[in-house]
Amino acid sequence: MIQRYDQMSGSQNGEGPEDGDGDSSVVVETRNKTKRPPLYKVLLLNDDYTPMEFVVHVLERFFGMNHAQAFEIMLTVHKKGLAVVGVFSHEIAETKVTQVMDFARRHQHPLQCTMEREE
Ligand code: TYC
Repeated sequence: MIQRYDQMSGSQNGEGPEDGDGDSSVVVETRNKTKRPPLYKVLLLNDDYTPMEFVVHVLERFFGMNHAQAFEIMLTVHKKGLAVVGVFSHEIAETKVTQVMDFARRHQHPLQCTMEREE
């Protein structure tokens, strides 16, 4: 983007001579920074009570995984304590967390799902 900054004349700002007609201007090339919106990781947490098949079902239903992918991620959570199950915009991540938490509560399982901003 081309930006034009008006300046006071040299006699007014004490920076030496200018063209004598009072004001001057400087043209500066600046970069138009378009920042992309931050992304959010959705995390599934392990617990001792939620059945493995229920977690697999959650991953298929809300995260579009096939059975093999869902089973693998479920086992990662089971062994490591947590796993990233998807990366989304803030709004979509919030929706996924709400859907999983509501579904788990309706089935009386203590499954926890959270989101975290990506660096
Ligand atoms: N640890 C649970 C069990 O042994 C299974 C489990 C996996 C629970 C993943 C939660 O996010 C989870 N039944």
